[in-house]
Amino acid sequence: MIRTFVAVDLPPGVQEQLAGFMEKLKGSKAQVTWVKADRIHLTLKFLGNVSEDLIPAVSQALDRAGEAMEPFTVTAGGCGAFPSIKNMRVVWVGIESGFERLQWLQRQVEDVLSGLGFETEARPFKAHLTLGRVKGRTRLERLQEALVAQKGFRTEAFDVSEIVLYKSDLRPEGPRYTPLHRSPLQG
Ligand code: 2AM
Repeated sequence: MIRTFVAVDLPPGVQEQLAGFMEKLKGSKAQVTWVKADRIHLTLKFLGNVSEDLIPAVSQALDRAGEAMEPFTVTAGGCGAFPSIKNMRVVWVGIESGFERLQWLQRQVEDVLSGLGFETEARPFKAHLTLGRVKGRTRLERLQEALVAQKGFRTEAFDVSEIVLYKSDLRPEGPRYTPLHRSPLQG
């Protein structure tokens, strides 16, 4: 079985901007496992464990999703926490512009994968970039304040021109993501 998910990659320049943003949040000294900047991505669908035999069919299905849509531009921005700023477990940056198209792309991905028997996500799509996961309950006030103060943060605009099927290996030092297949947007 291969643990997989479908994501949109970010250009290195955007990841650097996010790294700079995370540095500001790290000053709050909260107990957070921060995501390494070059691993920050936008997840469209988490598939979980998939049999290796199914990977070619999943890849072909994602190609069809890519063929349904032309490339578009997204700006990431705004920030917050899931499930809420008071009860922080995941620190995220949101989507400032291009959300509707991302949502449309996410629906294409759901559609083609449901044809292969994958369960459709029932929860509404909350496009986000996970920056960190809160480890402890202590000393979160300064991080909460920093998130509120940094609400106006935004990245440069970037092009979404492909979706990527990733393999995720969970390791003690952090997950390793390996691209298995890239599907261009070419609608
Ligand atoms: P996240 O960014 O909100 O944490 C790889 O784990 C990617 O799949 C992450 O981006 C993660 O989203 C996403 N994902 C969605 N559901 C997940 C789940 N149940 N377990 C692990 N990762 C999940």
